[in-house]
Amino acid sequence: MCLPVKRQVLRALWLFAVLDTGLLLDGGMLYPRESSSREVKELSGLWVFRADRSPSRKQGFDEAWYKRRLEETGPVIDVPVPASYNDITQDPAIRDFIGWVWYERELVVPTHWIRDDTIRVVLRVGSAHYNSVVWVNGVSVTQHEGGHLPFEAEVSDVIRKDPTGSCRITIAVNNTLTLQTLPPGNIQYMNDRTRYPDGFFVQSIYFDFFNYAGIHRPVLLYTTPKAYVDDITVVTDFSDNTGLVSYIVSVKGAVTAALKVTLMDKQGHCVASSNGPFGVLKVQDVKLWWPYLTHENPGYLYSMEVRLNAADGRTTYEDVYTLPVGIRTVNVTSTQFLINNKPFYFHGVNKHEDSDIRGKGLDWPLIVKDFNLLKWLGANSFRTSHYPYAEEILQMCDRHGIVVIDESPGVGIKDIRSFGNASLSHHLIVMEELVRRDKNHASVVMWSVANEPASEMPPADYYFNTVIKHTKDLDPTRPVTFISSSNFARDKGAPYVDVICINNYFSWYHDPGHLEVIPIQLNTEYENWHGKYKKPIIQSEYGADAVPGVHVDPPVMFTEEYQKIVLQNYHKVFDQKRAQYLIGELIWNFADFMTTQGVTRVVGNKKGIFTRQRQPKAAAFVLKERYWRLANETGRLPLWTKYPCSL
Ligand code: BDP
Repeated sequence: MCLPVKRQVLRALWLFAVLDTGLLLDGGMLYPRESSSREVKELSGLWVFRADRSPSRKQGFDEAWYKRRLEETGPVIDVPVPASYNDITQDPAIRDFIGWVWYERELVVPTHWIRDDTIRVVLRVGSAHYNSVVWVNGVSVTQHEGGHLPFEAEVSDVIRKDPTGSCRITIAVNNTLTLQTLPPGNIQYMNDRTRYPDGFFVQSIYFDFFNYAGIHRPVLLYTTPKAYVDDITVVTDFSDNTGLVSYIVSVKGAVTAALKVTLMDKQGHCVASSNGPFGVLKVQDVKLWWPYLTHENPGYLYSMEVRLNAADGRTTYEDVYTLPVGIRTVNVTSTQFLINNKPFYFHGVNKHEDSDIRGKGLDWPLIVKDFNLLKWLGANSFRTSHYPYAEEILQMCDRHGIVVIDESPGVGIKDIRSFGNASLSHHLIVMEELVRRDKNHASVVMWSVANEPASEMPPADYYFNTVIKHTKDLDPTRPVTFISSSNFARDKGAPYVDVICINNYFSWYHDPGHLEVIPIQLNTEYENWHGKYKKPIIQSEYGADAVPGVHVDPPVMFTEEYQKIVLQNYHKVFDQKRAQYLIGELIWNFADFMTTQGVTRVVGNKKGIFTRQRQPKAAAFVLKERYWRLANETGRLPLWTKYPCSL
């Protein structure tokens, strides 16, 4: 069997295997897109809101607030959606609120959505942190656990009960974390009445970012025909100059279905087509998807139009869904990360979804500014530390060729009680939700299942082996990693991962003030890890806090000078090791971000190379100079990117 044919067979087998791996989830989660058969109605804007301040936080459920307009059961305020609610008001109790908050939005749906029962109406929430319960016109339609991934419910029948089309959406959201949530947290009641007021409690968390809450991503209503394209999975490959796109389409609601799949280039010309629910599209003279700064035309996307003609015995339906597809391969050797069979060196950042006022709410001006800064910096990649980011951000990455390490919210798993079966089952579901949502993004080249868990604890071995194995079963086409904190000797995840990712903070949390220890300690760390596991290494975090505008020379901690020298001392070792097995460096962090208050944090974490308002500190210029130099050495710097440009 010649190689391409063998590969095609393998891909097809994998696609079938995916459908047979004992999935915990049912159905797809395609991003809602308008088409000739689908409409989208965005519900961003002002919603009404009330925090349930009752001591039990259950008053809303006891009094069934969802049954009537929220303003009929108590006072309400305006809040924007999407946004965290924490920093919107002047009330510290809202900023630090823990428990159920209630959101409501009223709208009138188009008449044809009500009258035409061949239309399916779906309510989708991009994400809400952390637990959500949703009602439409007082009827419960769905519940979801998890703060960073979308969920949806078909609401056709509920909205059709009211022929006027009036529709009241109520969403209760609770940010309480438990030892079984991802990330975990723990409520502690302080019962010493000589020290704390009645009912006083705190939420302990083991991660370093503010537990922002609310409806963080857009809520929308969208339609499909009753028989519809439910999910699409693509896997791409190439042989010489022929691109290969293996696909599987799943259809729901049809008795008989005919599918036509057409791949179009950027000009809208058909480059390949096929019929049926699975197949392999062959693209002659393929334009591969290349990362930013590695090709003159990075982020090339084809459009895959899936056209369904179906019948259910009574009616015929046509559904059209168009998926952007980048054709590329990802492979890992013991010393290299290969994209399209060429060595790829990650020179990038770790980010957070975080900014003034909106907290973790999706914000287009911020997203576009951040991409402009990434390009200015010469960054070719980022890691979605420490949870899945909005789909809209991944779509930008696809289009601009920014490579992504896609991380689960498995951060701060430090308590032994978070390694039990309930936590593990939830972690497996979250990995399924993540892979289901992001599997078709060309920019996503690796899954990260967790950040710095207490991997020395006895149950961690079984726990992470299971999560990593399940993730590989879900998607054998991408490497899987687990982010380790410095001490390699106690690590348990490494035997199962494809790439070793290490975080360390030499001369900061260890040997504070001693910049001179960085080269020797980093060198020892790398040699230990690579010597033991023979796997490529990414420096997945390093950095130092710098309070912008604070200068001392010779440098001391928290100054812009100190942050610069930490980076430069790391870079010396990076330059030696990248000739061997170091395949990437991701600074901690792209921008300053908000954290829980504490004695080591001066209004948040200040390890950003940009301020929270996205202005550069001195370190940003060091990194910019370095990243452009790396791009010149390791990539094929296209003419138009010789100078930092805008989107
Ligand atoms: C790392 C964590 C990250 C923290 C960082 C820090 O992965 O979430 O923000 O330390 O302390 O270990 O700045």
